Amino acid sequence: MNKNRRNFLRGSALLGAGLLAGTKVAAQHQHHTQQDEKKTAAERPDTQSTSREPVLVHTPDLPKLPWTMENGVKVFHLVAEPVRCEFLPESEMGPARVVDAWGYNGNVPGPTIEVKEGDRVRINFHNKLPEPTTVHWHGLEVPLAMDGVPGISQPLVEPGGKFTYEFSVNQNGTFFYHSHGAMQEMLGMVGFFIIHPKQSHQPRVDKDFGVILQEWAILPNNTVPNTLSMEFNWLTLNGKAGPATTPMIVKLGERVRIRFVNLGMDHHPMHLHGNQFYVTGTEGGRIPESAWYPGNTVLVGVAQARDVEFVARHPGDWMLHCHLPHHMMNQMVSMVGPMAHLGHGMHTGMGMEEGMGVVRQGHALSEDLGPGLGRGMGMTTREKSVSNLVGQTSKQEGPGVPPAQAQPAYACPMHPEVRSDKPGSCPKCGMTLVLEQAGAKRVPGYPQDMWMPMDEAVVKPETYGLPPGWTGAMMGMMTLVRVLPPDKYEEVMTRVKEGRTEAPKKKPEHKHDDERA
Ligand SMILES: [Cu+2]
Repeated sequence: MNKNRRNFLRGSALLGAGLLAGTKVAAQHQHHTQQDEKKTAAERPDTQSTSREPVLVHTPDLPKLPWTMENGVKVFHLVAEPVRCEFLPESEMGPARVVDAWGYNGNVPGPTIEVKEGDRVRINFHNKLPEPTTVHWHGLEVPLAMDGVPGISQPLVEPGGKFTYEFSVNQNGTFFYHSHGAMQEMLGMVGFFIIHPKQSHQPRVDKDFGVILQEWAILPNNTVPNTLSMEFNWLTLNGKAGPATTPMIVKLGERVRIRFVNLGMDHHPMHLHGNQFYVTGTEGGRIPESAWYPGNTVLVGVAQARDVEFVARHPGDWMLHCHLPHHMMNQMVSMVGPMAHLGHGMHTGMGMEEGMGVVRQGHALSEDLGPGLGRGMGMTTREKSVSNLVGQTSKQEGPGVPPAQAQPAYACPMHPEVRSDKPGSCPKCGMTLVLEQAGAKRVPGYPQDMWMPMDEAVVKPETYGLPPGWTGAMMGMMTLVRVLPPDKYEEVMTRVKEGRTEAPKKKPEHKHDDERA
């Protein structure tokens, strides 16, 4: 029964692939993938050794840790150190979110270590932190002396100290390295340790991506993560919060693997739009093909790794994100206090302590505290309505400000000064103008702008061709899997190779009327 079902699934996969074949898709990879798709692993003949070489993993926004070969040993230099990083760049929405975290070799998370099953590896480790640390190789079967647990398997590596880790890798899959100090983990000390099999798993993937999921508690006007807090207001993929996460670029028809690693206090249901995947691996390595299961959301628990694979049959810019609503936000406000609201620094919440439920005076259901704590109706005396989805700019609202005029007016969400009495698009950025509704913005206790566009601040080759305003609703643990037809794919990849970044294209003005629908 299981086999029949599998064959059926393969059959429909072929149907989809057949449709594609009618289009211009004709690249070798595509062909290869389709061939593999209709056979079980056992039925697939060994092809030339070159085609069985695993493709290298791509971890967006994170570099690889370089290595040198010394007498048959791959030698790496890993440096633990404080790292000043940037979750989000400066934009119309406010200043850059700069964070003083801890990481490795200038990166948070650390650079990706990528090796092959059977390799002998040596990691010369140097501690440049102000406190002792060690490195644990999560999931690896190494001799105890290499396990990186202070006091059990090795002494602490003191500040300025060094330690040499050396072992052979006899597994393959998605692993990671991290400090074995809990607070150091919460300061960011983790990195990928990818081990490729000697011959690539079948069906072979054309693209192999990896993202590390992290969460952070950072007080307003502070740059140092609070490692004790249970209220997380910044959520990152490979050290970037949406929309600063770099999209994954895929050619239509390619087989794709995405590897997730989670090190934090929460589990993350990672959801992919528009595509069904199979879960093909865990932190323990490859799952036998007979035990793969389909889904479009995979729960990545703390300390777990999950690999998913799919054939990218549907062109489009597909969201990939944690589906916990609070993890789809940046700088959650009513929980942490004042927020930069369209850059105007509006006060919306009560403060971190109150946001965490610490009531200093009165009670949690009082008229004053209730709404701010999400436990009552109305508006706190110290809180203003804040949604900027529609309606006035924050400058125009608040006590004593007359309500917006009854006549309909359209405004650009990104450029509030652009106003019109007719629908259309913004001549500055091309975004569709939004109808203002008098009073619509005065929703009490609304904690987060759901529309925070910053296209220009995060522009890079990988974002080429995305529609104006694509950044507006990208926050927290969000990125894009861009499945592009061959011509568009080549265009974007050429830009990536050349490092060519151009400002987003403005829409020509004469198109306004057509684009309203
Ligand atoms: Cu999450």
